[in-house]
Amino acid sequence: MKKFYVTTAIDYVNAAPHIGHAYEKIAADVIARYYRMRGYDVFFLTGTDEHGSKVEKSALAAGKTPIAFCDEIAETFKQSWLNLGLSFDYFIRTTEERHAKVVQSLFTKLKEQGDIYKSTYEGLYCEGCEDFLRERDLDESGNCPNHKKPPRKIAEENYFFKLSKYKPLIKAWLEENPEAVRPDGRRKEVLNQLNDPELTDFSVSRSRKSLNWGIDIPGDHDQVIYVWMDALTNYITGAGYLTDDEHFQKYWPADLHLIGKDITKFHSIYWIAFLMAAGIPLPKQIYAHGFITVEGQKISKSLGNVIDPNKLVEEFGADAVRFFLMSGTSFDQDGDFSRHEFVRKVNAELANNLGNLLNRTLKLIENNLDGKIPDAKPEHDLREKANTLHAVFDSCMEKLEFAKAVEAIMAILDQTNKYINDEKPWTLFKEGKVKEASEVLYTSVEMLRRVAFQIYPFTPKLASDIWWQLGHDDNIEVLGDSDRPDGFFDMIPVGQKVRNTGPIFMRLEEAVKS
Ligand code: ME8
Ligand code: MG
Repeated sequence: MKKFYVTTAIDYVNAAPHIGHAYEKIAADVIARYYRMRGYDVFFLTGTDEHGSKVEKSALAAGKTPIAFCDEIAETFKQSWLNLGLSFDYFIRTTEERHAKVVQSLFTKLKEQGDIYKSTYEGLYCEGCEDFLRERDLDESGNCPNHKKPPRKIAEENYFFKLSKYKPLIKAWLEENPEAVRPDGRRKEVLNQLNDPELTDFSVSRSRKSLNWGIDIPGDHDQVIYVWMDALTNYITGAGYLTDDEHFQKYWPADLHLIGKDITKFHSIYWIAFLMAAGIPLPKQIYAHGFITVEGQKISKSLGNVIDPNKLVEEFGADAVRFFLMSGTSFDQDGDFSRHEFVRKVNAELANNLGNLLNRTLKLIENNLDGKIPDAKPEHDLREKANTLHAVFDSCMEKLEFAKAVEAIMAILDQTNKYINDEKPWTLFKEGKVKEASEVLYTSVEMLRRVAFQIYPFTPKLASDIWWQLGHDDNIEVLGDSDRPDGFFDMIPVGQKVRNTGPIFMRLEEAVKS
């Protein structure tokens, strides 16, 4: 069976999740569900990044021990993802014991072969980035351009990783594999960074004098392992490296590391270098998505515009949130969440375009055909168009062009709505043209069956409800069984009784309920 291993970035637990974090995790879930449906054996990993100075400070500020603090916030993340209907196979925490063992073994291996050596680090460190900065990276006020805070000057004896040795190899890898880092603009950005002579060996440890909350370096209790080396390694720990060889062999290398654009360097340079040094096969693709703003502004605690995804789910349901975030903007670009646009789009596309079509089709079948799927075939042209749009849909999904994939679904719905309006089955019934009316309705349910299948990765609950109203007794998810990977092209059984239990999707109200 074909496999697909998809990962997300693991979130820092210094604060609760916001919709920017949710955005990435939903995208990973859409991918996981899509590939499962196509008959792949999918492994979907997500989790939390729990070490480092940022987390240590937040715990201190909350008056908690780091681990008690992490336990609490990690649980909030996990619960939020369950509320959004995410079907992750494993939720990894970097404070897991088995993870420390993997990180330590990687560190030791690289040290023994001379890729990690001791030296003195003197320079600037931004805690927000958990990254070392150079003078020329700073803005006019001497601040980190991302976090608007001055970096800290540190002078420590640290362990360094010999990135210089791997730079040419990473460059060759990027040149030979044009799909390895996407979108292509990000790949070019990484190639430019690799050409920068100042990108060189970097520190992979911190002195315990400045940071206590991290993984111990074997044989040197004065140092902890740099949080990025720790965090990146989660992708192999989660797959079973050193603990479950069979699982690791089956799923590694990852097919897709899904990350935000701000952490491209860590994945496309540092992670690849560590893997090369360790002799572990490289991931097939790193995809860096854009950022979500809220009402046009960067999400930030100080602006007070942090949206809790759980609140949105409570108010509007997981499907609406998932659908809007995935279809609102192109995945490689930055996108915006505004309450007005959210309500408008979801109502127009899910409540009207999809919901009304299903509702009126089932009503007509119920009132005129005893609620049974008529003995007819779908109208030729519409079926051909749907087949063509399905090919477009698949190619968009493979390229992570979610908004375009949803557009293809909406195009099928638009055409079916137009077709019904033109053919007027209600008039045909009145004129006694049952055969003609039946063909129209059969065509409509067949298009809806196909749409249920395509929209499933985005709105799993809604898709199952459509499936059920169309009269199916099995779960829509079984379509993905490996013996039925082409379920899309099946037909709806004649005589099947539909279940017209009312609107499938309730219109959203923009005003906050008081
Ligand atoms: O960077 N829109 O964690 P993190 C879209 N622990 N994506 C966003 C976003 C926004 N407004 N804000 C954040 C880290 N993200 C590390 C990752 S991986 C081995 C370690 C994305 O909590 C961000 O780009 O700062 C990243 O992919 C993820 O959320 C976690 O961010
Ligand atoms: Mg961040």
